Amino acid sequence: MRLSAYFLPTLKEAPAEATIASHRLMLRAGLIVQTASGIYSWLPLGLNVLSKITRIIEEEQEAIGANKILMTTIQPVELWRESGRDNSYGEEMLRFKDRRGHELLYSPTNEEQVTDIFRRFVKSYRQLPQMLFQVHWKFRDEMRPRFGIMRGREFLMKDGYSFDLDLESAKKTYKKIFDAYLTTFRRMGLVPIPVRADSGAIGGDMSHEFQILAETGESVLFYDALLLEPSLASAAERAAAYAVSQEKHNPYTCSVPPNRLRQSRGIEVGHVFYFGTKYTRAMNASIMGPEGTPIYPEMGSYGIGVTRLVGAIIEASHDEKGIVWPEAVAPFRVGLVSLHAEEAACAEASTDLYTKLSNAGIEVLYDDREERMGVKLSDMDLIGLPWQVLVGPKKLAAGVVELKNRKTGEVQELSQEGVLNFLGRP
Ligand code: 5CA
Repeated sequence: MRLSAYFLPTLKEAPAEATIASHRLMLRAGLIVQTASGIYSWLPLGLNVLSKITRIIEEEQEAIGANKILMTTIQPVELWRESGRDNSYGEEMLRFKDRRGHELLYSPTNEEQVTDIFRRFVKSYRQLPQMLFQVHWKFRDEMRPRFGIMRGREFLMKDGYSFDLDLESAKKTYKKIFDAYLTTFRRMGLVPIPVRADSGAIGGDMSHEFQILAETGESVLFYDALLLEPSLASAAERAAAYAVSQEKHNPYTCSVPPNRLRQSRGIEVGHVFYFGTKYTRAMNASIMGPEGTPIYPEMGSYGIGVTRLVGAIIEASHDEKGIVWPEAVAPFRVGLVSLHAEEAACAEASTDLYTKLSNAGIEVLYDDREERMGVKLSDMDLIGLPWQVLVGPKKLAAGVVELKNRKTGEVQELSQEGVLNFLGRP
C-alpha cells in the first residue's frame, strides 16, 4: 500500500478529552474517529488491526470446533420477555419501534436469540454439544462511556454460546473455551490473567474474566505473582487455580500465600459464564434426553471485547513516540520510507524494494510522499509498524538501506537483498 493513496489522517496533537495513552494514540495515529459519545468509526489502519484480531479469535474458535454464525443486531423485544430479561436489563438497552409499532432492540448480547435459533433446529441429545459464535456489533447505552473504544456504547464483541447435555459435559466445554481464550490473547502478545468474577446481568453460577494488567484499567484485581512466570502461566489449569478475585477480595481468606499476592489494575478483555438451564428452561428449549424424556440443555456464554482489545494492546505496548504493535496484530508488518522521495534515485530504489517486498507476500506500507523527512519518520514511529526500512541517498550510495526494529530501536544496515532475506523469514 502506498501512503500517498492511503487514508491515514494522523494528528500532531490528540484532542484534550483523550486522557489515556491508547485513546490518544488511536486518535493521533488515525485508527478511529468519534461519531457520537461512545460511538466510533474505524479508519483503514484501525480496521486492519481489528481484522487481524478477529482472524486470530476465529482461528482459535474454529480450532475447538465452534461454528461461526452471524445473528442480527436488531432483535424483537418478545424474545426478552420470554427470558424475563426484558425488565431486568434496564437503561443500557436501546429500544425502538418499527413503523408497525413492533418493539425492537439493538443487541447488547444474544443469549435469547441464540437459544431461539437452537430450539428451532436441535431436537435430540444426539445433536449435542453445540458451540456457536459470532463477531458482531453490540450497543449498550453505558452511563459513562470512557477512554474511547475502551468503554464504548457501540462496540464489537466476539460472543459465543454453548449447549451441553449435562453439567459434566458443560464443564468440559467451559474449560475448552477457557483454554482457547488464553491461547487467543497470548497470540496477540498479551499476558491474560483469568480472574473469578460475578456473572452480573448474564446470570449463572460460574464466571471468569480475562484481565490484562494496565495502570489505566477500570478493574482492581488481586493475583498470584506466579501467574506472570511464563513457564507456569502456560498451563491453563494452573492459571485457573491461581485466578484470584476482584475488588471485593478479602486477602485474609485467600489461598495465595501473602508474599505472592499482588494487587493491580486491569482491562477486562474477555468474560465467560456458565449458567446452566436458565435460558433453555425460560424459553422452553427442551430436547429429547437419553432416557427418552425431555431435558433442558446446559448453557454457557463467552465474550471477548474485540474493539476494546485494540485499546488494551496499545496500553500494553507503546512508548513516548507512539504505538509499538506486536507482529501478530500489526496493521502492516513493514513501513518502507523513501527519505527523499523528491530525488529520482531514492524514489526509484524505494519503489523497486516496495515491489520486491510486496511480491514476497510481505505486508508493506510504503511512504512515497514528498514530505519532510522528520514528518515521515515521526509518523512511522507513531503508527508503530514492527519494522521500518529507511531508504536515503547517502546510504544508497554505499549500497545499503537501514532496517529499524520499532520496539528496540535497533538499526541494521543491509543491502536490499539482505532486507528481503531478513523480512522474508517466517
Ligand atoms: N453475553 C456475554 C458473553 S458472550 C457478555 O455479554 N459478556 S460481557 O458483558 O462480559 O461482555 C463481553 C466483553 O465485551 C467484556 O469482557 C468486554 O471485554 C467487552 N465489553 C463489554 N462492554 C463493553 C463496552 N461498553 N465497550 C467495549 N467493550 C465492552
